[in-house]
Amino acid sequence: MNADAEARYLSPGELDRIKSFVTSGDRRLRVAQTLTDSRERIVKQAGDQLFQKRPDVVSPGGNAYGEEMTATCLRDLDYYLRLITYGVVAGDVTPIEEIGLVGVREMYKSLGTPVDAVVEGVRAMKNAATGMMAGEDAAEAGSYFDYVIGAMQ
Ligand SMILES: CCC1=C(C)/C(=C/C2=NC(=C\c3[nH]c(/C=C4\NC(=O)[C@H](C)[C@H]4CC)c(C)c3CCC(=O)O)/C(CCC(=O)O)=C2C)NC1=O
Repeated sequence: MNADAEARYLSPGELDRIKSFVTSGDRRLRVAQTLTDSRERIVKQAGDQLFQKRPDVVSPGGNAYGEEMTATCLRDLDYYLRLITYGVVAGDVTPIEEIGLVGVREMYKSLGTPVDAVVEGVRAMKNAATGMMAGEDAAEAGSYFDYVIGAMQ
């Protein structure tokens, strides 16, 4: 919002956006709380699902092969879950984009990490997380996972 920089009153559109941000506040905080409280379960479930679907990544020669690399892979999923939690609280995808998505494809390419498998992992986190929520909460959370999935592809 730049009404202050321009020394003017808020426009009706700006007021509407603020109103919807405020009225969705309880829901966003509840979703962020669930994601935070359940983060270990979400990451664990997603990892299990990912490695079942993509056994190649944890097989010899795979990017996440070996205890240490598998742990690093799960850590990356946890990073994305944390960024999604920031986004939900802010009601805005900018923090997710700036911290976790700018240059991410190039980064994973240089690490030899298959991006499509990272996307699969984020999708599995979405399933695990939204499975713990109902109705509008699940939709709110799901939209941030979808944003990450879309931006990585
Ligand atoms: C908060 C923003 C942020 C992100 C996103 C991030 C990602 C990130 N993941 C990395 C490594 C890695 N990332 C993975 C992840 C995987 N390999 C797979 O095959 C799976 C598909 C996938 C898990 C879903 C692995 C295995 C490594 C280690 C690769 C290596 O050292 O060769 C590295 C290299 C440095 C390191 O090992 O820590 C970075 C920077 N760091 C950050 O600060």
